[in-house]
Amino acid sequence: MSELTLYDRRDCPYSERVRDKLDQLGLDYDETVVSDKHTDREELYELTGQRGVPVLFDPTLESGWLADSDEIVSHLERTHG
Ligand SMILES: N[C@@H](CCC(=O)N[C@@H](CS)C(=O)NCC(=O)O)C(=O)O
Repeated sequence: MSELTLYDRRDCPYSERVRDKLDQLGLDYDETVVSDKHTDREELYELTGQRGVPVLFDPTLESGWLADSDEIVSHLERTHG
């Protein structure tokens, strides 16, 4: 199991941007593709209190997760770049 887990959707451009950055940095990660139905994202909601994607789980983060592609990309460049 990887240290990093990305909750995302394949049809989401923000998710794609994060996947591209993870690939560019050569980082291994697990991917959980969430339901296209907003209301069926209970696992994500229980973990983060919101249902949007992408969300990156990273044990090096104080909160354990980040939920905005700009913030995720900045975090990855800063910590793994
Ligand atoms: N500002 C956010 C936007 C993310 C966003 O709009 N994601 C869409 C899917 S592409 C989503 O999850 N929409 C449902 C929601 O916002 O709860 C980011 O850059 O990550």
